[in-house]
Amino acid sequence: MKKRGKSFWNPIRVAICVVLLFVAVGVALWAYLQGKNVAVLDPQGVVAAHEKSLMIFTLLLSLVVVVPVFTMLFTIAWRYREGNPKKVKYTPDVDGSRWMETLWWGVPIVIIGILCVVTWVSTHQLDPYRALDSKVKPFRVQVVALQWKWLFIYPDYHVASLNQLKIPAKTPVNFEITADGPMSAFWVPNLGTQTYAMTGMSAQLSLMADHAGTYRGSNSNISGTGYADMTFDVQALPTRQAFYEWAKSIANDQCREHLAWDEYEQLAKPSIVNHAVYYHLHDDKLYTDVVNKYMMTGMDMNRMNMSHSDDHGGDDDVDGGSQCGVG
Ligand SMILES: [Cu+2]
Repeated sequence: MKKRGKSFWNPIRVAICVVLLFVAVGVALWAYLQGKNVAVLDPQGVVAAHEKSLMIFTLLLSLVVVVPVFTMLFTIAWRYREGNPKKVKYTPDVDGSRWMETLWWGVPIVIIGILCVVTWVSTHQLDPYRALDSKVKPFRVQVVALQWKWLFIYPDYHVASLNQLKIPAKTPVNFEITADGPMSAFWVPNLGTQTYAMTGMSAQLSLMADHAGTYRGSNSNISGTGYADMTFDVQALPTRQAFYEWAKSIANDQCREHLAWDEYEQLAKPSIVNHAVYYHLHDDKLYTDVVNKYMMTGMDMNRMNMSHSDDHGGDDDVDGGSQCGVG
């Protein structure tokens, strides 16, 4: 083998090169992501912002291990290579180096310890069932993951929407989340935590949008054929008043469809809908009944259907008149 002179590649230089390589890859990745809309890196709400800083902290902390390990890997491989002209002292039987033992047990223990504390604290801070710190009265939305649509119910406003979620900005939103179909996951990456939607149970989640805007929401759990189309827009309106006005415009619009149990059962049949639909909500217990649907026997279901059958009467019988045009 060709002998090299004084090698350019001494271990320190190798180490510097490895570190520079990491920096270069990091900068390239950062530059690449600048042009991309990576929602988790672009938080628009207090929960997502906390989660982003948690992610970055964990990443940097793990680099404390990753960078030295890879630096050592390449340095040692180079230093003890067969063709190294230098006489490198090789001591395979070295034993009981207190300094080294302390280093390679100590560093991981310290890192795991830090991660334990950080995880413990932030898990409690970001507990989806915990109310967000805010003086504003929370806003309530009920979410039903259908096959393959999202139904959003605003029980306090007697309206509902399909594939479009409207919330007021700067207001904590308390979601109740269930499914009527395969397990799905409700996720608005700009706002934070994803939460599973499952039949027969009602999960809770608190999120808040810092300002008005439109964000993308999706199902982050594969749930069959129409899964890829199971996305929705989140429209954070500037104020609660703006939401109220929207809800009122829907409630007063005679051409909107009604939503009570019978219509719900039609809606719940598997289908893909790629646009938003707004409804008058004619059944304030709809969400509870969807949850209970999977807890009851067939006989109870029949009773439930009967109890819903006359929800359509009442004060807005004028609804659904024939004067509605298309659209
Ligand atoms: Cu109506």
